[in-house]
Amino acid sequence: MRLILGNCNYSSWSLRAWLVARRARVAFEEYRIPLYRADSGAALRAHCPARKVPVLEDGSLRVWDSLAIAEYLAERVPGLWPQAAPRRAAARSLCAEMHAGFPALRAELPMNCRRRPAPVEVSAACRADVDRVVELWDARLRERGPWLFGEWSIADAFFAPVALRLHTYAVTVRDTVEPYVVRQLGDPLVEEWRERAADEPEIIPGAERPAALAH
Ligand SMILES: N[C@@H](CCC(=O)N[C@@H](CS)C(=O)NCC(=O)O)C(=O)O
Repeated sequence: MRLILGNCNYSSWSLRAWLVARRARVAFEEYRIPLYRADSGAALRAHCPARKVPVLEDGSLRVWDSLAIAEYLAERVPGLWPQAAPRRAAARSLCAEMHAGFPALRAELPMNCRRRPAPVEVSAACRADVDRVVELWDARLRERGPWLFGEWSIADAFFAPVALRLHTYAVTVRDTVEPYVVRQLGDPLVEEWRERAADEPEIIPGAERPAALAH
């Protein structure tokens, strides 16, 4: 298999697919397309049916979109979704909500792994998105931890970039979910991704947000 990824520093959808693939312990190569450069469009057209990363190639098959990749791997490797059907349905609901939602959070708090943590100004819509994420996490973690569904699952891959964003932008969250953010940041695979992000030379100006002025 080959996984086509964007920049480790900025590409949150790439991180999700990569985490699932690594947790699945399937053998795969990586092909990296640095995004938002003069040559990115040609590379995306050549490798990515939707002109977006990530894409998983398995022989002649191409699976595009992080959620489709997660499902493809979960069909091959047991244990990536919770075992019990009601919990699996809940995990899928969380992933679908992440995949389709939180537009203000995604726009205003872009993933930027190597940014020195500091707050930024955010809109009320962004705050509402963060509150909803925290509400989701809190409900799950009250039922069972330390991951959202007890054991690590695809749902945790989908929320790993959100935990990174909360850290990057020094967003304080309620005590019940703080340990989950710490757990995500301490995950060896997330650490590996962040180390790779730190070594990348590219800068995407649109994803670099200046720190808010102290009042
Ligand atoms: N729904 C897609 C979203 C993929 C996506 O937006 N990828 C971004 C990088 S994180 C991308 O390829 N952007 C390049 C571009 O828009 O030119 C998924 O879940 O895989």
